[in-house]
Amino acid sequence: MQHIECLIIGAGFGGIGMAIQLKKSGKSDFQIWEKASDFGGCWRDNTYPGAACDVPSHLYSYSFAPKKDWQYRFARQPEILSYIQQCAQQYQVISHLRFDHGVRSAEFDTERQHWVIEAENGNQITARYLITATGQLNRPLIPNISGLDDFKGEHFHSAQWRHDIDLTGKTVAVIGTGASAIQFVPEISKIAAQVTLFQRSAPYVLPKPDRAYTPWEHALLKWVPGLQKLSRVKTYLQYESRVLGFRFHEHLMKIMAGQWARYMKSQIKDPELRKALTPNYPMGCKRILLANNYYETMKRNNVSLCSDGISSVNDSGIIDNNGQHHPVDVIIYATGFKATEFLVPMTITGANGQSLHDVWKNGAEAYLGINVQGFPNLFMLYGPNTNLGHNSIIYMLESQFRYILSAIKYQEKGGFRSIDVLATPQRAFNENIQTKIKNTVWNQGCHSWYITDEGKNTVNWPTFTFNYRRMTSEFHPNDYHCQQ
Ligand code: N01
Repeated sequence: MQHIECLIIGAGFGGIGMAIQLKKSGKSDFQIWEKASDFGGCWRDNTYPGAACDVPSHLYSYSFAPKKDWQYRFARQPEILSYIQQCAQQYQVISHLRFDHGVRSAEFDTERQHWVIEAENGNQITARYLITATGQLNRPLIPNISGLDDFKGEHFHSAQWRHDIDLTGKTVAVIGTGASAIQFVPEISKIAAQVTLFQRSAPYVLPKPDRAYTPWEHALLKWVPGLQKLSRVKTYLQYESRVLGFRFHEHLMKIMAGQWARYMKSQIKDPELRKALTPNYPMGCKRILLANNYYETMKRNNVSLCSDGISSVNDSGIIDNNGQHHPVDVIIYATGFKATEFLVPMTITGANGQSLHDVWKNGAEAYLGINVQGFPNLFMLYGPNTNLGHNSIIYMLESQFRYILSAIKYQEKGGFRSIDVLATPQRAFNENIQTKIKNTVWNQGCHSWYITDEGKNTVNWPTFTFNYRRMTSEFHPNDYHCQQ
């Protein structure tokens, strides 16, 4: 069986960025196993009309690979995907990619102190370091609604958009009103005969300060040294200040809620529609959304909102909780992802034969969101409690790249065969996270994808991202058992 130094699982922003950092540190004995036949992660999968980022481009990109000619302040999906592709090419990581290599299992061999990894296609490999970069939003959630299988029309999830189905002149039902729906509903309503939006909870939608960059701005960014960095820092600080709202929501979130109420009032004059579009939970409890055309779209003659709840689906449409039948040609699930199920469907077996999913039966947790006790030399990117409600995930990923590289260098320098985080620091770290989360707006009684069925927030980082950067600035050997 082939042996390599490092195997990365997943070729999205995390996996490609980690690979670039390995290359830059002089390492080349690594592979990236990717389940699909192309790379790009969620930016490869989410191709629905209107797909775009809600974090400004200069911040939602690698700091080590600045792009000075972003077309828009908030990049659209095709440009982000092509940016990831360009970075992979520029830093020569393409030859390290192995497509159609979804990982079935990874098992730690205690005697040899390495990981044995098997792909769904039967290929096997051993690696000293295993780095998972599978993201948190990669497994579409199809709602469990009675009669769904009886529906005779077309139906698909927003992250598996069926471009072969022409929605022109069709009657379309959209289930869900999260970040994805608010981006594609304005687009499909331009061509569909009728769109009915089935809303379970109304989102808070604020205007998106988006626009195209002018040729002048591109020239300035290109020729003025440090300008791109300055723009990045300015945006970072602007976004980072939102943490104050999440942590001390009662006062600061009220200010934002006032801003939202004024925006809503200016957009929707009909009191009935306004009432239906008004959320019934505190602002920030679910992700705050940005769009300039969502409320506008809700006023269209061919768009209607059903907030009565779904009772069932039959062969020709959706029946709401009032018993009304909505006949439709197509159902689109904008119902999000199974975000709290980390590293599913892989089987990961640690040093004592224990399964990672058994260890996580009460909710996933890790030290710094990166290491789990009993799983030596397993490193996670975008692991438990490292998602953000307010800032660019690329910033968190870059902190993780640095920490993982520092852990690898520490082992090389000290002649260690593996490192395994100790139970006590892992527990202390997670108790501290959960204590902080208790006081956030995410814990104010709404249901969101941040929280497990048992009520534990295993997804979000509850404080400033610069705190995370500081904590991960270098490897903490005292918190680990280092195996000679
Ligand atoms: O998914 P969501 P998403 N019956 O989970 C509803 C990122 N993202 O794909 O709120 C009826 O937000 C559910 O209702 P409720 C971003 O981080 C980023 O839109 O649970 N409805 C909700 O309205 C985002 O947060 C960008 O009551 C059901 C919706 O479906 C994350 O991806 C763009 C239901 C799901 O909303 C997920 O966004 C797009 C059911 N059985 C996405 N089940 C950027 O701009 C669920 N719902 C970077």
